[in-house]
Amino acid sequence: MTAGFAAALSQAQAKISTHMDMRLPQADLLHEAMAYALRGGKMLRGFLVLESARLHDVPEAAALEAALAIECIHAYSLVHDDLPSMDDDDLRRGQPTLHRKWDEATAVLAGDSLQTFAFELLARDEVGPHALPLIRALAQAAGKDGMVSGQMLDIAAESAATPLTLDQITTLQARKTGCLIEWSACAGARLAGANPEPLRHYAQALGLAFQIADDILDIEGDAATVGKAVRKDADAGKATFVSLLGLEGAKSRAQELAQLASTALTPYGAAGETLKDAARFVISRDS
Ligand code: GRG
Repeated sequence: MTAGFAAALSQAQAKISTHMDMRLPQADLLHEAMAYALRGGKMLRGFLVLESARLHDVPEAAALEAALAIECIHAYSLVHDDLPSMDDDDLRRGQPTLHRKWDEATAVLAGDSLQTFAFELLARDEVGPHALPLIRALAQAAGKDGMVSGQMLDIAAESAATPLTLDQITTLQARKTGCLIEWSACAGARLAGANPEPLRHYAQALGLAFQIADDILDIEGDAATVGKAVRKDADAGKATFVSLLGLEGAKSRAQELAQLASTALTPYGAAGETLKDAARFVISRDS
């Protein structure tokens, strides 16, 4: 991680956390559980929102609502993914999963509230005149043709007679994790009413590189803290990018994608440097 990128990421994390404390006072158990789900992550998606907003001179007050909104959607997906009816995980970000800390009903409801809260944030006046396209795009990215459909494909793959092909797993992951990454990177352009295409190309390559890196981490990372879901996949005979491309093939595909992501930022010139660093970080991260 370059020093510039590390500083930009930790500044984004601090700003989003402060904003969360303001928007989500811990009035009762439900609010406490929502805040618990939001804490401890890398906040990469929120960082992408703030950085793309910076590229488009979007006021920070608007960008922070969008950054917190996407972290809420991401946190909800993790809480629900960890439930006994899905992955049945005990740990998330090194802490007990929400349903282990409290109970399953609290986890379902905290996830539900995080999802609706995201849209409440995007409907705030601070977001400005371009809120509607942003809201529409988030509903599409998170819902029946985006993340949730990716999760359905993933669940269906568990009982499929044969492992997924490379094309099928690419589609699955583009929906399951790629759609939120794409929304995040495009958010700044959308908030400014500008063309999000260069950022969309960047994010599509970044999202796939992120998922391939996740599969590589499972093989090479710290077994106690990373890759648990992917390891489960491998154990269940489900295809991963590493099983389909081989370890070296997966690494070189991730490198190619990070390069492709950087090239997509050419229209932004030197201002795109931090997002290029983010692409390099995504394929070299250790958690
Ligand atoms: C249950 C509706 C529903 C959707 C779940 C995104 C998802 C769909 C499940 C997450 C399962 C998983 C481990 C996916 C692999 C990639 C991924 C999203 C990892 C977590 O993202 P990071 O690394 O996590 O950005 P942090 O903790 O840093 O926020």
